[in-house]
Amino acid sequence: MMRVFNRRVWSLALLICLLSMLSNFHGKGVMASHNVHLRYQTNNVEKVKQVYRTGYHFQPKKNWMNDPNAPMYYKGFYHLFYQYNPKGAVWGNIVWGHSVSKDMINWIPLEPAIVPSKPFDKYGCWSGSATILPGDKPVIIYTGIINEKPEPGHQAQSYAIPANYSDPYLRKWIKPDNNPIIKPIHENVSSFRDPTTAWFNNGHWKLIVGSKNNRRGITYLYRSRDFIKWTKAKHPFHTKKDVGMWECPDFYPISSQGTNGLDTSTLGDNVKYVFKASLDITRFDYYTIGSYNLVKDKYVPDNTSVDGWAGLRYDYGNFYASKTFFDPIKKRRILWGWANESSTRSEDIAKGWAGIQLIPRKVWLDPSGHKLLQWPINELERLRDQKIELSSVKINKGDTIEVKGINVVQADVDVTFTFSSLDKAELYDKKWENFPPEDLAKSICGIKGATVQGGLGPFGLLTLASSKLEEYTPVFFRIFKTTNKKHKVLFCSDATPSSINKNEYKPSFGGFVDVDLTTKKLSLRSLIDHSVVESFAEGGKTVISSRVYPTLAINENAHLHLFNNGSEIVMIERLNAWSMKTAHIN
Ligand SMILES: *[C@@H]1O[C@H](CO)[C@@H](O)[C@H](O)[C@H]1NC(C)=O
Ligand SMILES: *[C@@H]1O[C@H](CO)[C@@H](O)[C@H](O)[C@H]1NC(C)=O
Ligand SMILES: *[C@@H]1O[C@H](CO)[C@@H](O)[C@H](O)[C@H]1NC(C)=O
Ligand SMILES: *[C@@H]1O[C@H](CO)[C@@H](O)[C@H](O)[C@H]1NC(C)=O
Ligand SMILES: *[C@H]1O[C@@H](CO)[C@H](O)[C@@H](O)[C@@H]1NC(C)=O
Repeated sequence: MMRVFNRRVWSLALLICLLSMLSNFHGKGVMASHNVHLRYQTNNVEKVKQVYRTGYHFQPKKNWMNDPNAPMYYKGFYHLFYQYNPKGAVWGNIVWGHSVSKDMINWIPLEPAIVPSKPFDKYGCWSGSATILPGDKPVIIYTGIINEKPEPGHQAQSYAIPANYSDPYLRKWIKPDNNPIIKPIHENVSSFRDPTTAWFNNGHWKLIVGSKNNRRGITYLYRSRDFIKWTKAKHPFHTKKDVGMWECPDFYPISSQGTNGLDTSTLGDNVKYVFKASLDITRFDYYTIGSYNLVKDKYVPDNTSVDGWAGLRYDYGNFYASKTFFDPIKKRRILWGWANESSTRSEDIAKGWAGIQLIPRKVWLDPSGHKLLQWPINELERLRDQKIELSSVKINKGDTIEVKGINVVQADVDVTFTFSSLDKAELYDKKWENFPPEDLAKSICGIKGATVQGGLGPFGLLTLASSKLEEYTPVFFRIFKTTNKKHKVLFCSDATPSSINKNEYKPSFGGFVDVDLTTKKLSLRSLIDHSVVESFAEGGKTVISSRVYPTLAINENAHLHLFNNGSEIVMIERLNAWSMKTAHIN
């Protein structure tokens, strides 16, 4: 940002002047009560059911939440905004909920920050991002729904600025009347949303907006000198056919050395780029690693990154509409992602809430340069309470070992498994190559669950288990050998046996772990929190989050086990597990 500032002192001075004029001008504006979108069901939430609520994952007091919006750091606080229905536990009437935090774990709830009140956002204030302009001036650009038609709404991008820059809580936001600042000028006005954080180079601010044309995913690039007047670039920033709508795009630089994050405008040597899109059709978040062609102002994925449905995902489970930001205090890039419910709509209405945010993760580039690593922010560790340790414990085929003495429904479990040989790894079945590539790991996890005995694996954890294993959510590894003597490590988080309730979505999520097995070790960390099991394989190479709703394995009736159902003996080299204290959340 410093370098950027030097190059642009003059236009920035102008911009700041303009913004402060706007804020003075509109400073006394009052948010009108917002319009109700008549098509959407509203159900007043009287009382929230506690049983599946999380102890340390972010959620509002009640009602529906989806995408994280405009995460940022400002004057001592981390800010999180989120898509929120103040009128019920189903999607609709969308406003920007707002909470602030010193550590991204404990939160102070504030009034909604941006609510429909103007012609340019009358039917909803949808997702958007924050950019911190030089002089520490945050601006939000979000998608305003200006008409109900055509479905799901006529979309345009508008901006909002703080009413009082001295207020570290940024309670009040002004939406100037020169909005919308980015109107759709392409084919489909109802598929034009989710502007990113802007970055600066060559005299311009730039941002991208998610879109599609038929089944082609598109991000349109916009440029501006003053942050108010935006011009669409001739060429899309990045596009891909046959993937469907690209929602919530994210684009950011990442260092090819070390784990520190970079400010979004950073250029230079040793910098790679990440492009992420949330695919409306498959409902997962995919990313590629690539380079940024400054001459053409385009993103180009590396040839090692698969660009499409079979590409890398941040998380192979319930995780969508994610967004990153650069934390200037700890010099790291933080990823927020929404985990929706796997319960039915009527169950959500009955429990009075829906949606959580997963634990914010630090992201950095894997030394291979081909993928990202993700790890829960270390602030989470302050919630660790009673601890259990195990080391050098053998698990024979068919055995389970119970982890006792901690509160296993609200826990952080970190375990390293070792084995003495790869010889017993099962043969990888060639037939599986007939599965659609994007569903391959999930399909194998579905066929080869924890109860299907194997050679090397399955081994791992049985989380949220009832006393007689009527219910449990297994998180485990299974190792295959392929005909060319390579090994494939499959990582599964299987909700199928999680609950005896038949109504829910209980997928056998899976992902492959790209790992060198010469050390004959695999590590697993699971964050267990009542209705979520968020699991990191091999230091964050592969992540899977499952939402589950046991009926027996709740509170003190839940158990946690280590298990091995493969013929190769597995050792627990080390296990550290903690009860987690309840965070102050909203
Ligand atoms: C702006 O915020 C500061 C810090 O919270 C506060 O002292 C001041 O009164 C606020 N100004 C207005 C006009 O509300
Ligand atoms: C425009 O978007 C709507 C809603 O996403 C979709 O139903 C329609 O097929 C789109 N039209 C084109 C030409 O992509
Ligand atoms: C992939 O790109 C690298 C350089 O970025 C190049 O050396 C390599 O030949 C390319 N591989 C293929 C298969 O195109
Ligand atoms: C291990 O496999 C056996 C035989 O299929 C099965 O009965 C048992 O439930 C499995 N154990 C676990 C923990 O899934
Ligand atoms: C979360 O809910 C399940 C079950 O209803 C759906 O199958 C998923 O598509 C949905 N995920 C998202 C991101 O909406």
